[in-house]
Amino acid sequence: MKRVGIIGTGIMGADHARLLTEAVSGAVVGGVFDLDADRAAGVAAASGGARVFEDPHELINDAEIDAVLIASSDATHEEFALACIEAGKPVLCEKPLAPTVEGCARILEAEDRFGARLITVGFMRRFDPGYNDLKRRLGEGAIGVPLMLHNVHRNPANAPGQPDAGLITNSAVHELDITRWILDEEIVEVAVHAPRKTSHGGGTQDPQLLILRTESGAISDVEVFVNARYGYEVRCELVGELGTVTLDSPRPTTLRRGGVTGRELPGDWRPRFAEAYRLELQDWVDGAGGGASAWDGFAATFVARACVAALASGERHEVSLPPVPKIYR
Ligand code: ISE
Repeated sequence: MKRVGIIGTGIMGADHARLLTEAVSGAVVGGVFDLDADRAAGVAAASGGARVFEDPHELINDAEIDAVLIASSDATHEEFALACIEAGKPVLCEKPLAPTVEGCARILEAEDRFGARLITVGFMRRFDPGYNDLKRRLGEGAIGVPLMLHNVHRNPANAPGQPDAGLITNSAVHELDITRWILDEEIVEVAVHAPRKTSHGGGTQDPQLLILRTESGAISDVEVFVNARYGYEVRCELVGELGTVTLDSPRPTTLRRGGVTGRELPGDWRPRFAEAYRLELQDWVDGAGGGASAWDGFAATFVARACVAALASGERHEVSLPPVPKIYR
């Protein structure tokens, strides 16, 4: 039984603790840390009495913690990921791996020095049954050569005062990853368009339209709209030479009532990607290696930085990733 230590018991840390306790085999929550000790204690109690640590580094280095899940604030990911590598412990780190390219690079270097992959980045969409089916059909040649990927990513409402860049680094970063993963190639050029702003976004540039060109010349466009009001929705259509594949609503039934037919939408990403989170955690606990690597985390932050620059300049920006380090090939 693997004993997982969780750093950060906010929305995502608490959700991972619940899944590890209720829906994943082969692991228990062994310990938790949060700056808010009461919040940590609540999650520990709900996880069958896990230990509450007062210091995240004590949790990382504790002999009874076998693996670490980092779900603390983005700016702390680098410090904890580096400490886990130092301790030789496997990590599942919520996205982003680190908010800066330099921070991600330091994690890559540390992993390279360690000589083996220890880090998995929580790009959970890679485990979503819909995205997997879409990728499988592409692989089977069902739609021929891929030409375009259309993505829509909408949240009902975001925290007030979100910086313009947050739509890219916090939300569209999932599409940066999923584009690389589905098409199995790198993004080489980006542009970001800024349409008329919603009056519900507190002045933030919301929505935004990202245009991502890949090595083969395929284009992936991403509408990211985080104050869309009506619900949480993620759409994706892959267009190929012979046909298209579209993600269906994950809701298995359609409701007809009061003169309206439709499928309810979730309020946020947790119900939408519940199965993806469960499968991601199970894969990580099993050591199956199906998740995004530190290199994937680096690449996502690298492309996100180019998108932020493209939004500011209004121009196309080239993306030129450094060579992939050997341990990720
Ligand atoms: C949030 O942080 C996530 O990671 C969700 O998956 C994403 O859909 C949402 O837009 C983000 O705010």
